[in-house]
Amino acid sequence: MFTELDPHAERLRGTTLRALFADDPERAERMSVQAGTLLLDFSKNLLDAPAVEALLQLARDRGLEQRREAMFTGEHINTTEDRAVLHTALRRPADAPLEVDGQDVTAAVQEVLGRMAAFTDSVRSGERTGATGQRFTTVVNIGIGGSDLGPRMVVRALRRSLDGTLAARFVANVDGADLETALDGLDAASTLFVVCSKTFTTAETLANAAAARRWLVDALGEDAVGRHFVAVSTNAEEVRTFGISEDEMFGFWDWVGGRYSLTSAVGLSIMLAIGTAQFRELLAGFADLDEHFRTAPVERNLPVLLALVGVWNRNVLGMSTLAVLPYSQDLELLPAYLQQLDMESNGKSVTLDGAPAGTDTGPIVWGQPGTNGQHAFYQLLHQGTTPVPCDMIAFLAPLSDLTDQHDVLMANCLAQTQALAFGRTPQEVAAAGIGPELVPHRTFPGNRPSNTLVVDALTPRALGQLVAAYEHKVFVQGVLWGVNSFDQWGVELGKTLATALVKRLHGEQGGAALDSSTDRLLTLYRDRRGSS
Ligand code: G6Q
Repeated sequence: MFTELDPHAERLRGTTLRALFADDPERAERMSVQAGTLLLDFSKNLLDAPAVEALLQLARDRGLEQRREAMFTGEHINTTEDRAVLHTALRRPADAPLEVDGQDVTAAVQEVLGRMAAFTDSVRSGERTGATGQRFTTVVNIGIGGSDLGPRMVVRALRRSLDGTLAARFVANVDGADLETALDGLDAASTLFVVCSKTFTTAETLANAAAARRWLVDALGEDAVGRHFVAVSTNAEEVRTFGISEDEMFGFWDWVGGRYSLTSAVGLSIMLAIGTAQFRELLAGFADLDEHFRTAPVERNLPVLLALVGVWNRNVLGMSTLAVLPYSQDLELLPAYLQQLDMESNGKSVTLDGAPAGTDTGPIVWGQPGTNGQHAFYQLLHQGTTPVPCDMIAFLAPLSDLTDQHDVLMANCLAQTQALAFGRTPQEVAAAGIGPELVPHRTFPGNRPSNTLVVDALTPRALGQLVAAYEHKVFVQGVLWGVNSFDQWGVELGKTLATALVKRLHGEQGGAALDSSTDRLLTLYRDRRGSS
């Protein structure tokens, strides 16, 4: 597969980033692209201009431009679920109608956004109170996966946009420790719960929601539930069954995938925390990059180039992981967010028509904020036997008032990309007076690829641009690999098997025989539970 790239791989075999930079003084400028406030410098990758051109041609040959248009216009590109993929419609201008499957999706989106804004304003102003008449001071979002990671990451990232009106907490894990921690120190009278679940059948979320409901009822009585619980879902019936009325439910649609849903009603907890104006700024940032991705020529298209560099590293250089390293403590949850976005979307081994993918697909995405990671796993990045491409994300404007420290942060970020790319030769080590026995230990191979994404400041708008850039990167890679980036049957399997095992734990007989390992471990647990 991708045999078009072979001659380029051959030409570049054995070349070094030192040589590529020495050959072309304009390399950094040539291999940088701007979109909104984002600047991507991809020059520290083992690529040259003809290889980039070959990758662009590959994207054109795979029908990227047509596939992109099919997504934006609502074709059912999620073929295994027969659904459109329209997260971009969530941030479309209000005056740009879009008819899909007989529905004006723009009007539907605006209607929900309007209800979210009215609700948010009433809560933040204190007009809408809890059952005892107290103002809400905390919102607890109960959801998991796509109904948790996005809002959690954004609220954490936009620390500076929080005005203290409402604090947001997040509960995801069915491990009771998560809910206990989230409720710790809260007063039921001033706590608002958002139960966030697209399907409203996810066991973890329903268990946590039921436990939160009991906590509230214990404190304030059954009648308080209606004032303290709202729902975000596509499943009105299950929401009603839980005891939340339709007036208190904020809907979305089957064409919004969980991991692409933070700009839908799933973002309600974000809106409650940062207010409607800033939420609209976040949406505007997404819209900026949607527009860029849809209209910029592929050779100046940031998500396209980010994706193609990733394909080169994955499929030509055989690198199986991608480290996301934000040089921003406020973005500490971004790696986990992008891990889901990427791995759930492109962690596939068959193409759209069900044939084996025939090539490596989505990489393993992981990461931590810099500089912390430098004092931990970067050792392997520099000298390990597994080269790891890195996405460094840095901000020009300081994110804290300790502005001098921002200089140190930035210097570290750039120094790491230097060290990864150019390493240190044995000759340089020896010339620094290091004894021969230590030279191999202090040599750095270099030629380890990295992207540097530079953002002006971590505002809601810039964050929207950044996340949308990654959404579209994942899309482009899915097109090149020919997979459906919008289903997640792997997640569904886990849900089904866990439900079956819970039934067994509760003594239900029958069902298929278990393998000896699972059976033994289940028995061990059941016996321990029985005796405790
Ligand atoms: C996301 C996935 C998955 C999903 C969760 C929660 O794309 O499908 O992470 O978001 O399983 O699902 P619900 O929102 O239906 O509870």
